[in-house]
Amino acid sequence: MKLSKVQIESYRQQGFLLLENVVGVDLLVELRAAIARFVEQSRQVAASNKVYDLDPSHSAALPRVRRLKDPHLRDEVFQRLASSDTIVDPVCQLLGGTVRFDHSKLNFKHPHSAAEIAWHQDWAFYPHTNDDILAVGVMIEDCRLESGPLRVIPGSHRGPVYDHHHNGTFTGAIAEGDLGNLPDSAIDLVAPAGSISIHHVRTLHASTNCSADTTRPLLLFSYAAVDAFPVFAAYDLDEYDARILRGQAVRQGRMEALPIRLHLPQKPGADSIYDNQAVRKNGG
Ligand SMILES: O=C(O)CCC(=O)C(=O)O
Repeated sequence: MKLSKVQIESYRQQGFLLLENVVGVDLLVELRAAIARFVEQSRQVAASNKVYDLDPSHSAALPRVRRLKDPHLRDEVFQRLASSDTIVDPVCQLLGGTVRFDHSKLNFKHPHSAAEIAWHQDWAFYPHTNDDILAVGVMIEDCRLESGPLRVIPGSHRGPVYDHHHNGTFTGAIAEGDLGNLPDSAIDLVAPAGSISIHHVRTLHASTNCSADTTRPLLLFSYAAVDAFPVFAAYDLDEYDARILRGQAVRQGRMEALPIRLHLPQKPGADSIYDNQAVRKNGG
């Protein structure tokens, strides 16, 4: 699928796009089946691990997966979608002609359980030499206001990079007070199953809990321009280059004068956004 000039300009100005009914029904059925298999397998798992981030209420009887980590490594259908023209074509247009797949995750919100995501900017988690980086959210089910949709603040990708620390440790959450009345202008990205959202790496975003009776799964894929090199990260070069979906490997990055913050120190072993952000909420 190809974005129009108007859509590209809107992304440049607003820092996000919502595209309805992009992923077809057959693929949605396959994705749901894969997700159901992982949820079923989570019954055998008692604590969060490399694959699952589990809600504290998770049990074999009532599985409560908050996140399936790196779904593109777990089932071919996620990999296929992440590298499909359906997704990568518009991403390529927005990133200026090259695309490197960065990472994926599948976030669940279960009815009435705590899976709130506090305001944050992805840029605070992974600063790069330039900000031609974005995340695509695939709505696996219809996403309504009560599902706890992704919320974005239009134009915030051109504003400051906020402090995501609490008491000197990186929590991945901005203190509400730091944002003033910005959250009043938030847009809720509600759309039918198969729709996708795209948000810029510096766009402020968050989501509330799910007050619906059905679970909200949101599949997220992140992509970067090939010449956006990560700051403070080391990769295996072959693996890094193998993730290029559009364009050629380059050895010279594009450095832009952008504000960045250090995403360190982090609590050792803390890889759950839910637990890390809760530190700020609970004042730990
Ligand atoms: O699942 C959501 O609603 C938002 C997720 C998010 O922003 C993240 O995982 O960084």
